[in-house]
Amino acid sequence: MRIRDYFRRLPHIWCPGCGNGTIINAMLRAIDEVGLKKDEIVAVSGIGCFGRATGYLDFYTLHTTHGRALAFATGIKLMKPEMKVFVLMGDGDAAAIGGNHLIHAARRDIDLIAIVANNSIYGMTGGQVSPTTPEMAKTTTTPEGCKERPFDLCELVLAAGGSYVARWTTYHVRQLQNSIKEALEHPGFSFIEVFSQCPVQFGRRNKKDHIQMLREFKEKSSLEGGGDKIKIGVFRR
Ligand SMILES: Cc1ncc(C[n+]2csc(CCOP(=O)(O)OP(=O)(O)O)c2C)c(N)n1
Repeated sequence: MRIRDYFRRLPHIWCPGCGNGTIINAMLRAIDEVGLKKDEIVAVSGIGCFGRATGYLDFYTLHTTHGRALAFATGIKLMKPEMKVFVLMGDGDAAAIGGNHLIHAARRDIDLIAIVANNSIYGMTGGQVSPTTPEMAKTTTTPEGCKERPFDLCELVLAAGGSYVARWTTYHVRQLQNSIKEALEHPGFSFIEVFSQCPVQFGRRNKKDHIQMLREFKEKSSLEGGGDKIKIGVFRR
Protein backbone atom coordinates (compact mmCIF):
# COMPACT_ATOMS: atom_id res chain seq x y z
CA MET A 1 0.00 0.00 0.00
CA ARG A 2 2.92 2.34 0.70
CA ILE A 3 3.93 4.53 -2.21
CA ARG A 4 7.47 3.37 -2.90
CA ASP A 5 8.31 5.23 -6.05
CA TYR A 6 6.13 8.27 -5.89
CA PHE A 7 8.72 10.52 -7.51
CA ARG A 8 8.13 8.58 -10.70
CA ARG A 9 4.60 9.97 -10.66
CA LEU A 10 5.75 13.56 -10.86
CA PRO A 11 5.04 15.97 -12.47
CA HIS A 12 1.48 15.83 -11.17
CA ILE A 13 -1.61 15.94 -13.38
CA TRP A 14 -3.14 19.12 -11.94
CA CYS A 15 -3.65 22.03 -14.34
CA PRO A 16 -1.82 25.35 -13.94
CA GLY A 17 -3.72 27.52 -11.45
CA CYS A 18 -5.52 24.58 -9.79
CA GLY A 19 -6.10 24.88 -6.03
CA ASN A 20 -5.41 21.24 -5.18
CA GLY A 21 -1.69 21.80 -4.55
CA THR A 22 -2.44 24.63 -2.11
CA ILE A 23 -4.66 22.32 -0.05
CA ILE A 24 -2.09 19.51 0.00
CA ASN A 25 0.60 22.04 0.94
CA ALA A 26 -1.49 23.18 3.95
CA MET A 27 -2.09 19.57 4.93
CA LEU A 28 1.61 18.69 4.80
CA ARG A 29 2.61 21.78 6.78
CA ALA A 30 0.01 20.96 9.44
CA ILE A 31 1.29 17.38 9.71
CA ASP A 32 4.86 18.67 9.97
CA GLU A 33 3.96 21.20 12.68
CA VAL A 34 2.16 18.58 14.75
CA GLY A 35 5.27 16.40 14.42
CA LEU A 36 3.63 13.25 13.10
CA LYS A 37 5.76 10.64 11.39
CA LYS A 38 4.97 9.42 7.89
CA ASP A 39 4.06 5.94 9.02
CA GLU A 40 1.49 7.26 11.50
CA ILE A 41 -0.68 8.54 8.67
CA VAL A 42 -2.98 6.97 6.10
CA ALA A 43 -4.39 9.06 3.27
CA VAL A 44 -7.42 7.65 1.49
CA SER A 45 -8.97 9.13 -1.64
CA GLY A 46 -11.72 8.40 -4.12
CA ILE A 47 -11.68 9.21 -7.82
CA GLY A 48 -11.30 12.67 -9.29
CA CYS A 49 -8.57 15.27 -9.73
CA PHE A 50 -8.23 15.81 -5.97
CA GLY A 51 -8.40 12.05 -5.48
CA ARG A 52 -5.12 11.80 -7.32
CA ALA A 53 -3.39 13.40 -4.32
CA THR A 54 -2.75 10.02 -2.75
CA GLY A 55 -0.46 9.20 -5.67
CA TYR A 56 1.89 12.00 -4.66
CA LEU A 57 1.98 11.47 -0.90
CA ASP A 58 4.61 9.41 0.89
CA PHE A 59 2.28 8.08 3.61
CA TYR A 60 0.35 4.88 3.67
CA THR A 61 -2.14 5.61 0.91
CA LEU A 62 -5.20 4.05 -0.63
CA HIS A 63 -6.76 5.26 -3.88
CA THR A 64 -10.25 3.79 -3.84
CA THR A 65 -13.37 3.92 -6.01
CA HIS A 66 -15.46 6.99 -6.75
CA GLY A 67 -17.49 8.08 -3.70
CA ARG A 68 -16.27 5.30 -1.43
CA ALA A 69 -13.19 6.78 0.23
CA LEU A 70 -15.03 7.29 3.54
CA ALA A 71 -16.18 3.67 3.59
CA PHE A 72 -12.62 2.37 3.05
CA ALA A 73 -11.29 4.88 5.59
CA THR A 74 -13.83 3.71 8.17
CA GLY A 75 -12.51 0.16 7.78
CA ILE A 76 -8.91 1.32 8.16
CA LYS A 77 -9.72 3.34 11.28
CA LEU A 78 -11.53 0.38 12.85
CA MET A 79 -8.57 -1.91 12.28
CA LYS A 80 -5.84 0.67 12.98
CA PRO A 81 -7.30 3.16 15.49
CA GLU A 82 -3.82 4.47 16.31
CA MET A 83 -3.37 5.83 12.77
CA LYS A 84 -4.39 9.33 11.70
CA VAL A 85 -6.64 8.80 8.68
CA PHE A 86 -7.12 11.55 6.10
CA VAL A 87 -9.87 11.27 3.51
CA LEU A 88 -9.32 13.43 0.44
CA MET A 89 -12.37 14.01 -1.75
CA GLY A 90 -13.70 16.27 -4.46
CA ASP A 91 -17.20 17.73 -4.13
CA GLY A 92 -18.68 15.18 -6.54
CA ASP A 93 -16.88 12.36 -4.77
CA ALA A 94 -18.06 13.51 -1.32
CA ALA A 95 -21.53 14.90 -2.00
CA ALA A 96 -22.93 13.21 -5.13
CA ILE A 97 -21.97 9.53 -5.45
CA GLY A 98 -20.49 9.53 -1.94
CA GLY A 99 -23.15 11.64 -0.23
CA ASN A 100 -24.59 8.76 1.73
CA HIS A 101 -21.19 7.78 3.14
CA LEU A 102 -20.63 11.40 4.11
CA ILE A 103 -23.78 11.74 6.23
CA HIS A 104 -23.20 8.40 7.92
CA ALA A 105 -19.54 9.07 8.69
CA ALA A 106 -20.71 12.33 10.30
CA ARG A 107 -23.56 10.57 12.14
CA ARG A 108 -21.15 7.99 13.52
CA ASP A 109 -18.72 10.77 14.37
CA ILE A 110 -15.94 8.43 13.39
CA ASP A 111 -12.41 9.72 13.95
CA LEU A 112 -11.40 10.68 10.40
CA ILE A 113 -10.13 13.90 8.88
CA ALA A 114 -12.16 14.53 5.75
CA ILE A 115 -10.92 17.27 3.45
CA VAL A 116 -13.15 18.22 0.54
CA ALA A 117 -11.68 20.27 -2.29
CA ASN A 118 -14.87 21.97 -3.42
CA ASN A 119 -14.21 23.34 -6.90
CA SER A 120 -17.97 23.44 -7.70
CA ILE A 121 -17.64 21.02 -10.61
CA TYR A 122 -16.61 17.56 -11.79
CA GLY A 123 -13.09 18.47 -12.80
CA MET A 124 -11.63 15.20 -13.96
CA THR A 125 -14.43 14.14 -16.29
CA GLY A 126 -14.73 17.38 -18.20
CA GLY A 127 -16.70 19.91 -16.16
CA GLN A 128 -20.14 18.45 -15.44
CA VAL A 129 -22.50 19.95 -12.84
CA SER A 130 -21.99 18.85 -9.23
CA PRO A 131 -24.16 19.15 -6.11
CA THR A 132 -22.17 22.24 -5.12
CA THR A 133 -22.31 24.09 -8.45
CA PRO A 134 -23.63 27.61 -7.72
CA GLU A 135 -26.98 28.61 -9.18
CA MET A 136 -26.69 29.83 -12.79
CA ALA A 137 -23.08 28.67 -13.15
CA LYS A 138 -22.30 27.16 -16.53
CA THR A 139 -21.06 23.60 -16.83
CA THR A 140 -21.00 21.15 -19.72
CA THR A 141 -24.28 19.66 -18.48
CA THR A 142 -25.88 23.03 -17.63
CA PRO A 143 -24.90 25.16 -20.63
CA GLU A 144 -27.72 27.63 -19.84
CA GLY A 145 -26.68 27.85 -16.18
CA CYS A 146 -27.35 25.56 -13.21
CA LYS A 147 -31.00 25.71 -12.13
CA GLU A 148 -30.56 23.80 -8.86
CA ARG A 149 -29.60 25.05 -5.42
CA PRO A 150 -26.15 23.93 -4.25
CA PHE A 151 -25.60 21.92 -1.10
CA ASP A 152 -24.05 23.72 1.84
CA LEU A 153 -21.76 20.84 2.78
CA CYS A 154 -20.84 22.19 6.20
CA GLU A 155 -24.52 22.59 7.15
CA LEU A 156 -25.13 19.06 5.94
CA VAL A 157 -22.32 17.63 8.07
CA LEU A 158 -23.31 19.74 11.08
CA ALA A 159 -26.88 18.44 10.85
CA ALA A 160 -25.65 14.86 10.50
CA GLY A 161 -23.48 15.12 13.61
CA GLY A 162 -19.89 15.86 12.58
CA SER A 163 -18.05 17.22 15.59
CA TYR A 164 -15.38 19.38 13.91
CA VAL A 165 -16.63 21.37 10.94
CA ALA A 166 -14.82 24.18 9.14
CA ARG A 167 -14.78 25.92 5.81
CA TRP A 168 -11.94 27.88 4.25
CA THR A 169 -10.82 28.73 0.75
CA THR A 170 -7.51 28.36 -1.07
CA TYR A 171 -6.94 32.03 -0.22
CA HIS A 172 -7.05 31.23 3.52
CA VAL A 173 -3.99 29.02 3.64
CA ARG A 174 -2.91 29.75 7.22
CA GLN A 175 -6.41 29.27 8.61
CA LEU A 176 -6.70 26.05 6.64
CA GLN A 177 -3.39 24.81 8.01
CA ASN A 178 -4.53 25.63 11.57
CA SER A 179 -7.83 23.86 11.03
CA ILE A 180 -6.04 20.72 9.83
CA LYS A 181 -3.87 20.89 12.96
CA GLU A 182 -6.99 21.18 15.12
CA ALA A 183 -8.59 18.30 13.25
CA LEU A 184 -5.50 16.15 13.89
CA GLU A 185 -6.05 16.67 17.60
CA HIS A 186 -9.83 16.24 17.48
CA PRO A 187 -11.15 12.78 18.40
CA GLY A 188 -14.19 12.55 16.12
CA PHE A 189 -15.33 13.27 12.57
CA SER A 190 -13.49 16.32 11.29
CA PHE A 191 -14.83 17.85 8.13
CA ILE A 192 -12.95 20.62 6.38
CA GLU A 193 -14.40 22.05 3.20
CA VAL A 194 -12.07 24.12 1.05
CA PHE A 195 -13.48 26.28 -1.71
CA SER A 196 -10.96 25.84 -4.47
CA GLN A 197 -10.49 27.15 -7.99
CA CYS A 198 -10.74 25.03 -11.11
CA PRO A 199 -9.69 27.49 -13.81
CA VAL A 200 -9.95 25.01 -16.65
CA GLN A 201 -13.31 23.31 -16.20
CA PHE A 202 -15.18 25.90 -14.13
CA GLY A 203 -13.34 29.14 -14.84
CA ARG A 204 -13.21 28.81 -18.62
CA ARG A 205 -16.98 28.37 -18.87
CA ASN A 206 -17.75 31.09 -16.34
CA LYS A 207 -15.28 33.63 -17.70
CA LYS A 208 -12.96 33.73 -14.71
CA ASP A 209 -9.29 32.91 -14.42
CA HIS A 210 -7.56 31.56 -11.33
CA ILE A 211 -6.54 35.04 -10.17
CA GLN A 212 -10.12 36.31 -10.34
CA MET A 213 -11.33 33.25 -8.49
CA LEU A 214 -8.78 33.72 -5.73
CA ARG A 215 -9.68 37.41 -5.53
CA GLU A 216 -13.34 36.44 -5.11
CA PHE A 217 -12.38 34.02 -2.33
CA LYS A 218 -10.62 36.90 -0.62
CA GLU A 219 -13.28 39.55 -1.17
CA LYS A 220 -16.43 37.46 -0.86
CA SER A 221 -15.54 35.48 2.26
CA SER A 222 -16.54 36.46 5.74
CA LEU A 223 -16.97 34.89 9.15
CA GLU A 224 -20.54 36.19 9.28
CA GLY A 225 -21.67 35.02 5.82
CA GLY A 226 -24.99 36.34 4.47
CA GLY A 227 -25.94 37.61 1.01
CA ASP A 228 -23.53 36.39 -1.62
CA LYS A 229 -20.73 35.98 0.94
CA ILE A 230 -18.92 32.68 1.43
CA LYS A 231 -19.25 31.87 5.11
CA ILE A 232 -15.86 30.74 6.36
CA GLY A 233 -14.61 29.70 9.77
CA VAL A 234 -14.82 26.87 12.26
CA PHE A 235 -18.52 26.12 12.76
CA ARG A 236 -18.18 23.41 15.40
CA ARG A 237 -15.32 22.21 17.57
C1 LIG B 1 -18.63 4.68 -10.21
C2 LIG B 1 -18.07 5.82 -11.04
N1 LIG B 1 -18.90 6.70 -11.58
C3 LIG B 1 -18.41 7.73 -12.31
C4 LIG B 1 -17.06 7.84 -12.51
C5 LIG B 1 -16.54 8.95 -13.36
N2 LIG B 1 -15.94 10.00 -12.58
C6 LIG B 1 -14.61 10.05 -12.32
S1 LIG B 1 -14.15 11.38 -11.44
C7 LIG B 1 -15.76 11.95 -11.40
C8 LIG B 1 -16.14 13.26 -10.75
C9 LIG B 1 -15.00 14.07 -10.29
O1 LIG B 1 -15.46 15.25 -9.66
P1 LIG B 1 -15.09 15.59 -8.16
O2 LIG B 1 -15.37 14.44 -7.28
O3 LIG B 1 -15.80 16.87 -7.82
O4 LIG B 1 -13.52 15.78 -8.16
P2 LIG B 1 -12.54 16.74 -9.03
O5 LIG B 1 -12.15 15.97 -10.25
O6 LIG B 1 -13.30 18.00 -9.36
O7 LIG B 1 -11.38 16.98 -8.10
C10 LIG B 1 -16.62 11.08 -12.07
C11 LIG B 1 -18.07 11.30 -12.23
C12 LIG B 1 -16.21 6.89 -11.91
N3 LIG B 1 -14.88 6.96 -12.02
N4 LIG B 1 -16.74 5.88 -11.17
